[in-house]
Amino acid sequence: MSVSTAAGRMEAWSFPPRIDASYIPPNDQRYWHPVRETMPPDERDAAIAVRLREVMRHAYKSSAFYKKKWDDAGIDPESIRSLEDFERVPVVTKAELRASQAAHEPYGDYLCVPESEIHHIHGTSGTTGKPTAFAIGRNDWQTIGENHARILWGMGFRPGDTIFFGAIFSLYLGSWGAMSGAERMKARSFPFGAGAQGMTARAAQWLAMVKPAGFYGTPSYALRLAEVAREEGYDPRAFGLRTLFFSGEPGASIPSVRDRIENEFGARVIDTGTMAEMTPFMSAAGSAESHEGMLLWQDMVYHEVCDPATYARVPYGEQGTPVYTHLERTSQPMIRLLSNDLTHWVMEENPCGRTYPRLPKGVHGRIDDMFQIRGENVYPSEIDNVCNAIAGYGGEHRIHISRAQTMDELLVRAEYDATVAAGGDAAIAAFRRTLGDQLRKVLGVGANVEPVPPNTYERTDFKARRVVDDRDLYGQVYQSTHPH
Ligand code: 8LE
Repeated sequence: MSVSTAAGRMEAWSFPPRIDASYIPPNDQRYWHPVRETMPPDERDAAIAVRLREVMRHAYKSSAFYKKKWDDAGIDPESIRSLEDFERVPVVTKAELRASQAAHEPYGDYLCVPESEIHHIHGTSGTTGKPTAFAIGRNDWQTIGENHARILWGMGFRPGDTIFFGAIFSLYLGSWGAMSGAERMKARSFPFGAGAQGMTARAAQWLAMVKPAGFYGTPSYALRLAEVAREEGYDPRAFGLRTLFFSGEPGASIPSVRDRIENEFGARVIDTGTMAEMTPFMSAAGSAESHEGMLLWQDMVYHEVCDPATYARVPYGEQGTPVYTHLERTSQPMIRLLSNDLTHWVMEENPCGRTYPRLPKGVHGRIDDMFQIRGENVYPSEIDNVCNAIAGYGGEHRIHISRAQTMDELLVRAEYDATVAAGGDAAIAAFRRTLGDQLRKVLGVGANVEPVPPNTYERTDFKARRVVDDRDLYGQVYQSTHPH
């Protein structure tokens, strides 16, 4: 290679990015960008530090939001020379983004390109409260496609593979963002969608007919699809899928959930996903050879795992909350966006040879969803893991947290399957015992278990919400009975 500087050797890595839209690696090449993906991490970090300054410079001069935020904090983009300097930059919260959009409708004063350059509008898919709008520039959409193509390539997809998108197409950026990568790498996209009445049965019919190589959606939806497919007389293994990749919720990195999906479809499961604001949101993703957890593709989005109190990076091996920074976006670039999720990260050799840090167990869940039972921290995903590993589990459960006097209590209501149902009271009692024992072993605290019949709970086409927190109710009752 003729260029000798680290940054120069990185395939066309600049800000704003310069993309060669005609580039596709040879099919047998493992990496889309071999240099960027396998370079020594310290060389990459040095290049990231340069890029961070460039993105900050762009945001500072083109958005009132960042200018004010950093002026108030006494931060000059030019003074950011290292990853340590960057940790002084205040985090951006979703509440700040909402406030900015309320004051500057509809895109907020952090839109760093002229409105005429907006190529796509998307938004938060929550059904309550005021939505947040995502405005993505034309050049950025191309970059997102390029980045997602690199990641899909790493997952083992190649031109000509068919990828079935079984997720909602409308506001949700997940489906559109993932598909932009498939289009860029000349895969065959099947934007089937999800969410309409009767659509899951039709998905099974189409999957059996088209036999795609890939499936994208949420883990919860893949499990529902497998159930419905069987009801409709299809064997999900006969769909011939090779790889299912997921974003939107924990699941693909929860061992027993991943195993269940892999068994149902006879295919490999890969986890991906940060936040919609962070599109290219697949910048955290597993690869074909490193398919457990997620690699942090640091040269497209800079991922920090931070102490939730100080927002300084925690050392590798430790737990914290992801903080994300775009390195290749010009419209609505997110610079230290706080996720409020929980994860832990490591820096080890990866089987695929990429030199990125990794989240070995994916993203565990949101900090808000974690609760404490008798002093033990409990994540809903740990309970999901226990339930899905139990023989006779019927596929859904609910986690009830309530306050009995001064202590939080945990109740897990779990469906048993048809085999347990056929075994009658004795089989149901055994199911309850096994689940209770396993929960105590894994969580370190006892939980009440209530077995419920198959199909008690509604399935979802999107993200599951399994936690029912009755403590809020308790709080209201408490306040009304204990006036100030
Ligand atoms: C564990 C990333 C995307 C577009 O699929 C998405 O769901 O974005 P959205 O709607 O902004 O939600 C982001 C939140 O979903 C994250 O903060 C995290 O709590 C959760 N999430 C997304 N992907 C994963 C995830 N949690 N593992 C994942 N792979």
